[in-house]
Amino acid sequence: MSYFTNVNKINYEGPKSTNPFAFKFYNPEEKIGDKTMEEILRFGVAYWHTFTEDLSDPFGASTAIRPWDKYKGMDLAKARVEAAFEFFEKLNVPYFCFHDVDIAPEGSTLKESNENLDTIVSMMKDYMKDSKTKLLWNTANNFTHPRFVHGAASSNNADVFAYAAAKVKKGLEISKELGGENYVFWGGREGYETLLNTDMKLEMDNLGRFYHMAVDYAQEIGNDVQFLIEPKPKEPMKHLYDFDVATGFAFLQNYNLQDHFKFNIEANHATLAGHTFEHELNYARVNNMLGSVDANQGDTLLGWDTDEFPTDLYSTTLAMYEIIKNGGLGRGGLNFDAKARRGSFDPEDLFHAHIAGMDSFAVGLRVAKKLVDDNVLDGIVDDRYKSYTEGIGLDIVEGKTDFRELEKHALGLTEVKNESGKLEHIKATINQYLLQAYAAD
Ligand code: XUL
Ligand code: CO
Repeated sequence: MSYFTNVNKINYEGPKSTNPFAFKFYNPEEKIGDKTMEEILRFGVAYWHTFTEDLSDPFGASTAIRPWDKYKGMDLAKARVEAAFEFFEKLNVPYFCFHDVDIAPEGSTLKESNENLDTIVSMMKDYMKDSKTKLLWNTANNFTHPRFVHGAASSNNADVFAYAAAKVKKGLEISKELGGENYVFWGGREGYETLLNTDMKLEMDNLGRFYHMAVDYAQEIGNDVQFLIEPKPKEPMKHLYDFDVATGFAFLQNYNLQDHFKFNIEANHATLAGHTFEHELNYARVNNMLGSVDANQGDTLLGWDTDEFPTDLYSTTLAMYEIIKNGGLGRGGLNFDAKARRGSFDPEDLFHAHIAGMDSFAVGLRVAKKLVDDNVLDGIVDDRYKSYTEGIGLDIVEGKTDFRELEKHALGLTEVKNESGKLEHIKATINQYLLQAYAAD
């Protein structure tokens, strides 16, 4: 049974190709430095947006045409697995990601839900034997069901804490079974609606306890998965505890969890927090906490989590710059936590959307690598901070001075001279790199 009869395997055809079902820039085998594009970019397909998303929005019904939707219940779940592995193979993508409820329907009891999961996981395991596509990460959906109305690990209700724990326990077992590289926590309901009825200290302490129990259980079952926290400032709750990387990092240090976690950084969550994507990547990188990426983009005119496929080359370039400076993503990858627009409802649009995203990151990679190799931004930054490489500046960074000596230095200055930051020149240079990266192709 084929679900994407109109689409064959997507191949690289180069920048001049007009074939809508071909990569123009993503050439999996092309070497960028000593690794291939495929090895560096480690693209992943998000199961929820690609196989379960119906493209409804708060004002309108679903529009998505999905050939597997003729099935119901467990038959639908099985059809989605078939469709997924056909899609992965045709797109030639190395990874995928899922929530528990994306792959199998919840039963009327937790036991039944777990049995449904077991059936689908064993089916996936069979498919994975003949597929190159591996599990980048899985996670528990502890936010959709009404039981999570007041939170999951941060719920006021201890039974809900236990239920959430049971789902993560199962998720860690599944991760071991399928050889998942990472396990993600995105706390959609881990936050509050109002402080008027909230014990924030207890909720955060409980969230810390929950993460510790997850780490302990993974160790106990011999699953050496990389744990990731995915920050988001708000939506669906008014305030989320893993607000952004800086807040999440402080939280992890506060609860002595910093050695067990890294961050999964989502572009649209960064912008919701009032940051750029590259700010979040940079903050994580310089603290050795950059783990993985949810690749998408938001819309400044809308202001909610629109989860658009990434097509902004300026943003993919600056993101890839951070990733290269990080020495790559290690066990992480670029997961397209992105959905086709409501008007792009055909099954083929799922290919167009992923091709657009993969090509955009491939361009970003090529341009960023050239920026790194040519020492463009490092050169600018080194020059800008050169005052700390000698004299009083060197004393400051080496901890060899104090307020008395600094006052003496300041009193001795006749004039304080600053140099231009040359921002417009820098931006124009990046534009040059963007436009010239494919000039010879
Ligand atoms: C929600 C979001 C999630 C996480 C996984 O904004 O990004 O899909 O990536 O739960
Ligand atoms: Co995400």
